[in-house]
Amino acid sequence: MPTALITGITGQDGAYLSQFLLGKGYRVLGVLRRSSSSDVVGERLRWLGIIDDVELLEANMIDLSSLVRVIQDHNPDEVYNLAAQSFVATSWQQPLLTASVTGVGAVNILEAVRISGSKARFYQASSSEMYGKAQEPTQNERTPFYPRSPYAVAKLFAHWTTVNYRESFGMHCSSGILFNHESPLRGIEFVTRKITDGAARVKLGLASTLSLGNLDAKRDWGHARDYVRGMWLMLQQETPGDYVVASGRTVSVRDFCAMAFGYAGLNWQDHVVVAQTLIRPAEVDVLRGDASKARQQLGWQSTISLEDLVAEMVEADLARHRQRMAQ
Ligand code: NAP
Ligand code: F7E
Repeated sequence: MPTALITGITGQDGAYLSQFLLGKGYRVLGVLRRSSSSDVVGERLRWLGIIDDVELLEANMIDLSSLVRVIQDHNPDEVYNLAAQSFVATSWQQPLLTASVTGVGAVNILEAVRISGSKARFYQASSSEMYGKAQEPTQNERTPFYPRSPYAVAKLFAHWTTVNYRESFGMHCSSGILFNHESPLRGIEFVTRKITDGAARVKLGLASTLSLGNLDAKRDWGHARDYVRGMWLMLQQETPGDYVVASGRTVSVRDFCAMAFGYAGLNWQDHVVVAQTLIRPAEVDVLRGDASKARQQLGWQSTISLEDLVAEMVEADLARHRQRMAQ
């Protein structure tokens, strides 16, 4: 039975990746940071019904010694580094924390693997945000980067460190440049989930308006369940590398509103208002990924349509609110 260690196991991707790896017969270990709310932190793993099937180990991305201990004690075959301060808007408010966790945190876990003499294969959660002010209309592994937020700068540092450890030490390090991927387990502060939750609230009479920022921003959105399969496929390759993972379908925030409110039988224009306070200091206007390399070399492709993703998210938020109302 292979052993996988996931940092960020309590996040959206960590939960779906755990479910995927358990299905493949892995022993799944996850890094849990100390919190006074540890009973609710595992909510996503509980939602998927797998909290008792994974082993949670106390460590923190900014505490190298805790990561060394985890690697030495458990000697995983694969390490997936998903932990991050991942919310772009917060990265302007907490740039140093973001640099520490999202940037230096990746070096810490790479160092933990190296110091331990582990032969583990390593996955780094890189991001399409690194393309930022996109230099080409469609982005692939050769497109130059132009980060537009402290988050993206930190991710770029982590990305190049991953490449450097592969080239310097011959470590099996791969980096997945993942475009936006969503699900019912997406954090509520991200725009897709904010919209599906907002549509559900309006539908159930719990709210009448939803405040958003830039409706013109365009993203290449896919489903997290598809994207975690791409992470695993990268670590099954003999040779490590970097791969773009994307659906190739780009729509605006405005279009996403129309889809989500429309699914709930509502007209988004009757409810969405723009709040200037939600406009970011620097914006990533439009992203569109070219996942040809992942398709050709990994046999990966997106299987869940945007329409099905929106439907699943709205249904899940309606169910959550109905359950709360019944209590
Ligand atoms: P997420 O839901 O925000 O999860 C982040 C995870 O990191 C959580 O488990 C969180 O733990 C953990 N974490 C934060 N600070 C930590 C620390 N100091 N020590 C240990 N753990 C810490 O993110 P996600 O959407 O699943 O994304 C997974 C990764 O992919 C992230 O690195 C993200 O930046 C990257 N990424 C995401 C997307 C996307 O569209 N979702 C696209 C490209 C790249 P708590 O539960 O305790 O907060
Ligand atoms: O914003 C606009 C906002 O916060 C998407 C993270 O997973 O994906 C995510 O980063 C767009 C932006 O995601 C609101 O200005 C408008 O243009 O959902 P988001 P993100 O910034 O693209 C990448 C790939 C990651 O790596 C990150 O970790 O939507 N937008 N109005 C809004 N965004 C939010 N959050 N809230 C609004 O009210």
